[in-house]
Order: sequence, then C-alpha cells, then structure tokens
Amino acid sequence: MSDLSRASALLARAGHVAVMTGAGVSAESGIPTFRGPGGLWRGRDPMTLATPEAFAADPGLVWEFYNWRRALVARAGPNPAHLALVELASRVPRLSVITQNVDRLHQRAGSRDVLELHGNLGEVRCTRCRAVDDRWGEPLPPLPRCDACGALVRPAVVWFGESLPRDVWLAAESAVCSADLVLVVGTSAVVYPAAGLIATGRRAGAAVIEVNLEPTPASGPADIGLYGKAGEILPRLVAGEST
Ligand code: BV8
Ligand code: ZN
Repeated sequence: MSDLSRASALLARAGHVAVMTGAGVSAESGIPTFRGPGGLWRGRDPMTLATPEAFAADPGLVWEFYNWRRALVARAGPNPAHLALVELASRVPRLSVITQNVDRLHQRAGSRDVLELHGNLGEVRCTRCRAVDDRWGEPLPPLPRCDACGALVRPAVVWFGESLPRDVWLAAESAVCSADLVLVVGTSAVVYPAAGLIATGRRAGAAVIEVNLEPTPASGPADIGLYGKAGEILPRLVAGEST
C-alpha cells in the first residue's frame, strides 16, 4: 500500500482533522518562505527584522520589510494546496485550520475559522493606545500612524520573543488534542510554541501526516510523510487518490 493510499485511508476515517500549515503552503502562490531559498529580503534574514527590538531600533526599515510583504501578499492568490483544504472541509465531519502564516490565503481560498497563531499582515496595532485597524490591501506610508491617537502603528503579527494570542493558542491546543488526525503542511517545524502542537496532538492520540518538500523535525513523530509540493500532493490526498 503506498504512503498516499495509507494517508488517504486515514483521512477517510478521520472525524476531526487539525491542519497545521507553515510558509510552504503559500510557496506556490509566489510568497517566499522564511528559511528556504529566496527567503531573504535584501540579503537580510527575516528573523532579524521580525522582532520588537528591530522595530524599536529602526521602525522605518521594519515597515519597509512589512510593506514589501503586504504588497506581495495582496498580489498573490490561493494555490491548489489552499483550495484542497477548503474541499477537505466539506469531506470530513470537522476540520480545524491552524496556520503560522500571516498572508490570509487560507481565508481568501474560502477556509473558515482559521486560527492565525502569528497574526496577519492586514491588521496594524497602535504602539500607544493599542487600537487594531484592518488595513488589508491598503498601501501604507513609510511610518503609518494611528487614526485615533496619531502614534506609530506596528504590524499586528507576533514577533520573535512575543507571546502568541492566548485565545488563538488555547483554541489551537484544544483542536490538536481532540483531533484524530494532524496534517502538517509546509512547515520547517522549528518555530515554537507552534511546532509543539504536533507532538501535543500525537500525545493526545492523533495520527500525524507530514506534507513537505523534505523531512523536518516533524518527520520523527509523523506516521506518514508525503514528500513533494503541497499544491500537487494535497489535491490528490483530498481526492482519495491511492497511487
Ligand atoms: C515565544 C510572524 C516567548 C512574523 C513568526 C531565543 C530568543 C527568543 C526566542 C526564542 C529563542 N529560542 C527559541 C525561541 C522561541 C522562538 C522560536 O521558536 N525561535 C526559533 C526560530 C528557534 N519563538 C518565539 O519567539 C515565539 N514566541 O516563544 O514567546 C514568550 C513566552 C512567554 C512570554 C513572553 C514571550 C514567537 C514565534 C512567532 C514568530 N513570528 N511570524 C512574520 O511573519 O513576519 S514565525 C515565522 O516562522 C512565520 O510565521 C513562519 O510561518 C514561521 C515558521 O516558519 P515556517 O512557516 O515553517 O516556514 P519556513 O520558511 O521555516 O519553512 C517552510 C517549509 O515549507 C520548509 O520545511 C520547506 O521545505 C517547506 N516547503 C517549501 N515549499 C513547499 C514546502 N512544502 C510543501 N510544498 C511546497 N511547495
Ligand atoms: Zn493609537
């Protein structure tokens, strides 16, 4: 029995599937991943820009990085991997979509109740009054200001060293603990606490399927690894292909 047919059989029996996605699910939409080739911006490691310290030191540079990504994401569209997960939602009794991505492509593909562990590029949050504004698709000036109080706003994403939104985190933990299958798609599984959800789901008794170009630290706990492009594998998996 091929890995794909074993995975399809697990999916067909699942009552609750928790999907956990990373940047790799958006790669075929033309959005560079964090750690793969082309993951750099102007030779800078995104990890050195996605921090409160970088923003405090040079908000203009960090906003340049985020405005570049906002424009890129606004021009991008969902790919077959995102669309396959929308189709999966109509084939299983319950589907939870948990993403580390900030590009809203799951929502734009039609997924509902997406748990955004790391926020999103559409919303901005005031550094003084903490007002949150959805500025999706709107080009922002080099140093955007709060409409309410005039202070500098920041991207409403979770930076390294910052806590994840508590309500979203608790919902994601609950999802993987009640799922009978955790489908891990396009993540290098090195960023915590998000990556910890995989082992949490496994400990709670879920089977784990990994879809990635290559093995990752999630491959150990995974029952099945399907290696190739998510945009090619997910539609076949959801369609129940077995070859
Ligand atoms: C926290 C939003 C603590 C921003 C992101 C030292 C100092 C400080 C912190 C730490 C430290 N050591 C460890 C930490 C914790 C840190 C962490 O995990 N660091 C790692 C790197 C070691 N985590 C944090 O800081 C978190 N907060 O711990 O808070 C705390 C606790 C209590 C109280 C206060 C504070 C916050 C982490 C969130 C960071 N924000 N994003 C933004 O986007 O700008 S994370 C960022 O990385 C993105 O969200 C991204 O999604 C995420 C994970 O990366 P991946 O999604 O996996 O993407 P990646 O490029 O890595 O991999 C792509 C994969 O896809 C690859 O495997 C590739 O093979 C595959 N692929 C590519 N193409 C395809 C494909 N697969 C299939 N098909 C394809 N076509
Ligand atoms: Zn304000």
